[in-house]
Amino acid sequence: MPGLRNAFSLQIRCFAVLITSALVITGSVSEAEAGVPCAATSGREMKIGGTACSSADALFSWHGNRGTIDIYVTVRDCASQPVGGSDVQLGFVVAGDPTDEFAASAEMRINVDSELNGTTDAAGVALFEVLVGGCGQVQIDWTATADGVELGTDSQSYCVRAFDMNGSGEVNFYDTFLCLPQYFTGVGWAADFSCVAPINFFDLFHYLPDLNSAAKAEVSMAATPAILGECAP
Ligand SMILES: [Ca+2]
Repeated sequence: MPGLRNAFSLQIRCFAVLITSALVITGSVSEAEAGVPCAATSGREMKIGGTACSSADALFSWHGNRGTIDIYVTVRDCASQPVGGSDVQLGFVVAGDPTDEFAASAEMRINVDSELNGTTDAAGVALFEVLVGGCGQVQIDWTATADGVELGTDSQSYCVRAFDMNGSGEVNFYDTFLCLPQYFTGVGWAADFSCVAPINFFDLFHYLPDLNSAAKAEVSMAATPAILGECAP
């Protein structure tokens, strides 16, 4: 039966060619995706770093020596392998609702100019630190992009205090005027820098170094005014 053997041999050869072709195609696809950021496997996290107390999520100084908002972007390819050296871009949209304890001229701001750029380390991680000015509630909407691939959009709200109490971008006597009534009465939310009631000169001691050095935001974007709600004591 030589004809049957030949036909069987041809089938085997065709099958082998098909398998080889499939392996080549599979291999070329994974090679193309290796090192390319993948939204499904990458990670994004925004959290408060540094001091906090029960009545506020964070206290900010423009020097960055108090609370920070830490943003971690972990870039991986679709095989979940970290992508080092990836160019990460964060885009920000910020809304702010200064506490009703202050005059209408108070605002909130963030120390970026709508976007931040960074590069991932060998583990695929890029860390960004953001500071906020003003006292009240702030909402930060942010989008992460890596090598031009959008990884996703998130939104978070925080109740914050800052030595730049009126959110002007600088600490000066306008801020002092805002907090003086709370020192005189011992009552308030915004000037409670020590997180211990009543409000008194212990709180003022926290604030004075920033006042003396006229602490400023290096780059500063004003938040869009919004009604987000009061931060309760
Ligand atoms: Ca100010």
